[in-house]
Amino acid sequence: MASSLLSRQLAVCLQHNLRMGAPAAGCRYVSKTATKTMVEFEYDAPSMKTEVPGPRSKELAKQLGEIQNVGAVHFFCNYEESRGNYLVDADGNRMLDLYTQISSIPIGYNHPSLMKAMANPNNLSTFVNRPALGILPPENFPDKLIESLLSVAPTGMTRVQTMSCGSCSNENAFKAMFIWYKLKERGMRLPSEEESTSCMINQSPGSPNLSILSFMGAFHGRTMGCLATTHSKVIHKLDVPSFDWPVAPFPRLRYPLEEFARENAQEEDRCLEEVEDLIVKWRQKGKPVAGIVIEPIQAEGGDNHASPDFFLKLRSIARKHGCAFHVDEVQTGCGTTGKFWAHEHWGSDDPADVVSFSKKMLTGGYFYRDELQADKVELSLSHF
Ligand code: PSZ
Repeated sequence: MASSLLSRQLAVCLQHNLRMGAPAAGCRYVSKTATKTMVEFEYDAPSMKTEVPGPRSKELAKQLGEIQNVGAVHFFCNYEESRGNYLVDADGNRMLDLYTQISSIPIGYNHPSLMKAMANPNNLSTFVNRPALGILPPENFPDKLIESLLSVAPTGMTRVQTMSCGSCSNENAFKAMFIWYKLKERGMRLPSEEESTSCMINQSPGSPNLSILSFMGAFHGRTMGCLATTHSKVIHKLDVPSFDWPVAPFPRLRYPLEEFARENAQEEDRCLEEVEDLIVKWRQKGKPVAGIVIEPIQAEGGDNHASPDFFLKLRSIARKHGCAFHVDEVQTGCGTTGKFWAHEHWGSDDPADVVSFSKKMLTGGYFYRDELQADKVELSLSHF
């Protein structure tokens, strides 16, 4: 049904375009500056045919339930027929999508420019050949990074490490912060024999008792390290062993902000004091905080905001105690808040040591400052 509607609409657009040299209503060009070829059309309203989930979605849920856990499946989608802000489901229902795959769709479904980029033969070779980028990067890799990711690098960050998903970006950023912390302590000294043997059986001193401080309500991913910094829902964490890492309260602001300026400032101060207390306590416990991780807006945890002043003070606390400051922009990055990165609203020229991204960036990774380069050159040279 929907597909015949689509092809009819497309045919109308094309005919109109041929006759008039301009798009019909509901049609659009790739962009105002792009070559004027009609490539797509848009839906302009929702269209519901069944209840949701409809019979086809229910049937598919049963089928998939034989293969994997379907507890979280809402309904099945027809991505080929989804366009722009409209998501079409397996029963032909067309819905205005305000959810965008948990904020992972940057410019709508099947955007012609993205379709074109994905179909570009120069890009196809990367998908087909799945290079082990760390050891055998393609010839054009430095240029590609400079013209794409580094062109939007946060202030003060000249380096980027690519990853796939948000969790693996954060997970590896945590490792970079731990390694940075130990390199600061160890200086140029090579790891001792004891460090080298103990790390192989997960024992200290080679596997040091370091920690990452995170915030109540945070979501940083579901892998083991990230999960230890995720505190949004019990279901994510229950029954999974975790690290004894400090968890600070995230400010609970009252609205409207103008009416509660004093209370909110006090609330933010309370949280910052708690952060410092925790850093001191965990140092005393022998598990020093190597890094602090925070979202500029807690997303999965319930759209919780804090003021730029809070984040700037937190950044200075991190610096004062020798902890790296990691801003997780997996959900807030890539334009969602009106700036490319949400932390740009803080107005700082030194906002963070690490900024991780994924979702709407359609890839993953983290930007970082030079000092965080986790090179173990000495190790590889001495064949450890
Ligand atoms: O249920 C889930 O697995 C969810 S609910 C929300 C997310 C995942 N968000 C992903 C996310 C994020 O919002 C932030 C701020 N940091 C890290 C992640 C993890 O990204 P992925 O899911 O790509 O590993």
